[in-house]
Amino acid sequence: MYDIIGDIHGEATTLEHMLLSLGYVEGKKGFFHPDRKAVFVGDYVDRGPNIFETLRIIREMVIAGNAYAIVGNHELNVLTFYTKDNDGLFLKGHSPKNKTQIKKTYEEFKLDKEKRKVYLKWLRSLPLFLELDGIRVVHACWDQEAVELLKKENPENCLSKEFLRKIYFEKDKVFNAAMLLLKGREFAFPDNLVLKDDYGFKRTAYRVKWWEPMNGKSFEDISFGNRFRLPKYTIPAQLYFDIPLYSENDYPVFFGHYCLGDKAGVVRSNLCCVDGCIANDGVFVAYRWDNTLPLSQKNIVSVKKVKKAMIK
Ligand SMILES: [Mn+2]
Repeated sequence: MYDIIGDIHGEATTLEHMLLSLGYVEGKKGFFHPDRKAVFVGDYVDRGPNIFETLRIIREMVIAGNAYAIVGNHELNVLTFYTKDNDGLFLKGHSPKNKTQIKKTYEEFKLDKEKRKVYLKWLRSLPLFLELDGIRVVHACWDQEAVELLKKENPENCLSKEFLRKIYFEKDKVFNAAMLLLKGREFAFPDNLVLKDDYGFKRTAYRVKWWEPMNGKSFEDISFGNRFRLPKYTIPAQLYFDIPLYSENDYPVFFGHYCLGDKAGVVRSNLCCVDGCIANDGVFVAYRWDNTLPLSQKNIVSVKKVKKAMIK
């Protein structure tokens, strides 16, 4: 049985607290549970104070066979920042803006280049999606077509240097498929709609519920995990997108990414978002899968941020 654990973003102390709350104990090979496995949905790096330590805990569990871990969009960002193309240029240039984007990770990583190498290598080995017995796990969005394409074009199912170089060079449908899984579905606003977020930045796109049809709905109805309000009026028919939806009868999907705060948890009978936005004053969330559908909010475990180092 699995415990699916949400986005951590360098909050290592809170991660330890969560593992202990779920009944995991620390052994010689890291945390383990006698009859459960942890499944991490990505976004281990950036924002929080203890990125190396977070990576150490998860990597140890994965190597010992006590956990699975997939990549999130933040791992993708970090990997592209440290990966060079065939001409020796970084896939993501080392501009001040790009350094700011991965600030916390960059600052920790420059303190220990050997350690950095170990963890980058390990991050490159993690899958983009998982199909375990009876459940699916992805960072942001499960799209069957994108998954099938990636199985064909990236059979290793990881962000290897070769794969990253290829998709960043070609920026084709394989690139789009990887982005869809890691960042979810986003729609552009019509040109005449100008929205600003809480920080005053102009937004040109918004995240949507990738499992629901748009017709007859308002912008607000289909919005998911945006930190700005969307108009309540019905989306004009010419703005509909015909997206493949996710059936209620399909396997349950566990994902993170959307920073839902205390709204994290079951969003539909077979869909669960475990990102409680711990790095932005939210909560840290896990789902205890017990092989039962419909998914139930009773299986959600939520802990608050632990600030001080725990006494062992
Ligand atoms: Mn994310």
